[in-house]
Amino acid sequence: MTTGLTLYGARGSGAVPVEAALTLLEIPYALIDAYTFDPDDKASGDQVLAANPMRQVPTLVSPTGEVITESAAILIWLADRHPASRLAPAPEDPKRAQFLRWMIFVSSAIYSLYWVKDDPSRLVPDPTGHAALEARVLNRIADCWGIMDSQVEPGRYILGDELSVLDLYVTVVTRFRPRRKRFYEVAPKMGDVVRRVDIDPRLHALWKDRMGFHEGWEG
Ligand SMILES: N[C@@H](CCC(=O)N[C@@H](CS)C(=O)NCC(=O)O)C(=O)O
Repeated sequence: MTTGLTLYGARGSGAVPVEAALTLLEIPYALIDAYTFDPDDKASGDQVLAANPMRQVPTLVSPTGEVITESAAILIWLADRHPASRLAPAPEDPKRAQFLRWMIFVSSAIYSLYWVKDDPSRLVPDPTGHAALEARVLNRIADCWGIMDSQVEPGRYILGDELSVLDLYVTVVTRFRPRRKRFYEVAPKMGDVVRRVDIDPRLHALWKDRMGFHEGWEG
C-alpha cells in the first residue's frame, strides 16, 4: 500500500534524513532518485524540475500534489503530523524553541553552503580561486558545528534522551565534507550522538543502502 508520498532524493544527499524519518514512522513512499549534484548525469537531476524549480533534493510531493521543499521544513512537517512518534518536541514542549533553533541553523548556516562548495564557479568564475573558496567554506562549516556544540547539552540525543528528527538531520549532514573526523574534533558532544544514531538498528539497512559506510567515510 502507498500513502501517495513521493520523495525526490539521492544516495548520500540531504534527502536521506527524510528517508530515515519516513522509515522510523513506517510510512511507505515512492522514491525518485535525482542526482542533482552529478554534473555527468544532468538528466537524473533534471527529473526533480517536475516538482521543484530550485532543482534540489529533498523534494516531497504529498498525496494531494502539494510540493514541500527544504529539508528542515519536511522533517518538522513529518514529525508534527505524527506526534505519537515523538520525533519532535510538541509546540508546547519547553524543548521546542531549541529544536526549531537548531533545525533552522543546520539548514541555513550549514547545509546552504554546499551550493557553493559543490560548485565554486557559481560565485567565483576564476578557477584559481576555487580551492581557497572551498577550504574557507569547509572551515566555516566546521566552525558552525563547533558553535552549535558549545550551545547544546545533549543526553543520549541532542535535545535530551529522546531521538528527534534533529538527530537524523545532524547525523547525515555531518557525513558531508569536511566529514566526521573533523566534526568529532570540533563537536565532541554531538559526535557521541551521531555515532549512536549511526548504529540505530532501525536505520541499519537505510544507512547501508543510502549513505554507505565505505572505507574512509569518516574522512
Ligand atoms: N535548502 C535546501 C538545500 C538542498 C540541497 O542543497 N540539496 C542538494 C543535494 S544534498 C542539491 O540538490 N544540490 C544541487 C544544487 O543545489 O544545485 C534544503 O535544505 O533542502
